[in-house]
Amino acid sequence: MLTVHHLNNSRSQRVLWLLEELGAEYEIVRHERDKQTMLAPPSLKAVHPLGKSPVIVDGELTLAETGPIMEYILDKYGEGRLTPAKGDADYWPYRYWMHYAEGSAMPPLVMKLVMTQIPKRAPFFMKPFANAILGKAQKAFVDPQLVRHADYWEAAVQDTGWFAGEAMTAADIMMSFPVEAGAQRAGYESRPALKDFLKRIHARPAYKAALEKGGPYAYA
Ligand SMILES: N[C@@H](CCC(=O)N[C@@H](CS)C(=O)NCC(=O)O)C(=O)O
Repeated sequence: MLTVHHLNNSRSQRVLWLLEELGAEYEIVRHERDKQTMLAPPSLKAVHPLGKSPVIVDGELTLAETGPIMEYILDKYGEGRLTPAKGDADYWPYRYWMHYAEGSAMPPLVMKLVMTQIPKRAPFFMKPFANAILGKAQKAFVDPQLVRHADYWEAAVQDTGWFAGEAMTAADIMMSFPVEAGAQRAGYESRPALKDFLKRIHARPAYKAALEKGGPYAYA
């Protein structure tokens, strides 16, 4: 049976959601973040050298990275569901969003997280310097990037409510994590289509089932 190595409050929530949408059988091994550092525990490094989540194990195969994991699951259990057919006008936009989510959307979000966390963890006498330097870097570089990406997502889902075509696809599941993280780090006061996207995905029974099985997830 396929095993998902899942970390609390993490990207691997998407893998559970996809499996629930497809009604596939799987088991979860839960790993807990270190409460101080928020990093993954050594148990994940025992599964894959990078020690990051998600990782799946299916028979002889151990696979990391959300994108290929999603593609593997769709190949094995999808029977064409949640994927536009090859040749369909939505096929390449779908592939684009599948890659864009981790390739381009996540880096500025991770940068924002790191830059806001460093001053909090700095020794007290360093805090003012860390705040001043990283505050400037955020304003000059990270925040404008976040705004640009969030505006781009807002425009992308405005017409149909989904990232690739008229119906929900696995690209929406891939994009759920950057959109959820962006809600906290960029804000959606003036982005009604993204707010609505989150409301609709969070209402899905498969999303809720994944949350129940995955445990704590601060982004929903
Ligand atoms: N691009 C990778 C990113 C993997 C990743 O950074 N995972 C995070 C979870 S959100 C993690 O394991 N963080 C804990 C750590 O770095 O120790 C993917 O999509 O799988």
